[in-house]
Amino acid sequence: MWLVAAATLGIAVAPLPLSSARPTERRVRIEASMSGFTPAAITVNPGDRVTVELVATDVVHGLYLDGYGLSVTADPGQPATLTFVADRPGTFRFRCSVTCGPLHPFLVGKLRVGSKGLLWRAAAIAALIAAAAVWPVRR
Ligand SMILES: [Cu+2]
Repeated sequence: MWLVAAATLGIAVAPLPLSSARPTERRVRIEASMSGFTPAAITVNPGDRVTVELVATDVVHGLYLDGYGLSVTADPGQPATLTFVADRPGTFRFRCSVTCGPLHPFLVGKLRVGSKGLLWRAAAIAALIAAAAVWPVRR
């Protein structure tokens, strides 16, 4: 049991790889059409400076980002950009802000601001706890 506890502690305090800890410049191209956003899910690291390039492929579309309260509108053939610093961790929805057709309410996507390092840690700790739970049964 002490071994599991020690391993859990080790995972929790292990330093993060530099690549996931250092904020970078991110440019993401999102294509909006009446059938949805492509890609519909983007992940950035906290602190990243993110530039979203919104490309409307059929009619005018907008992108409103929940949580950050930012929006951008793009005309067909005229990409528009939105730059912000991802300083709020969490998962936020973005949705079309221009009524573009019958599928407009379904034009939604997801922005995840979180480090992959933390996710890995959480998974490793969960696996250890699960292993600890079955340990006495095996002996
Ligand atoms: Cu729309």
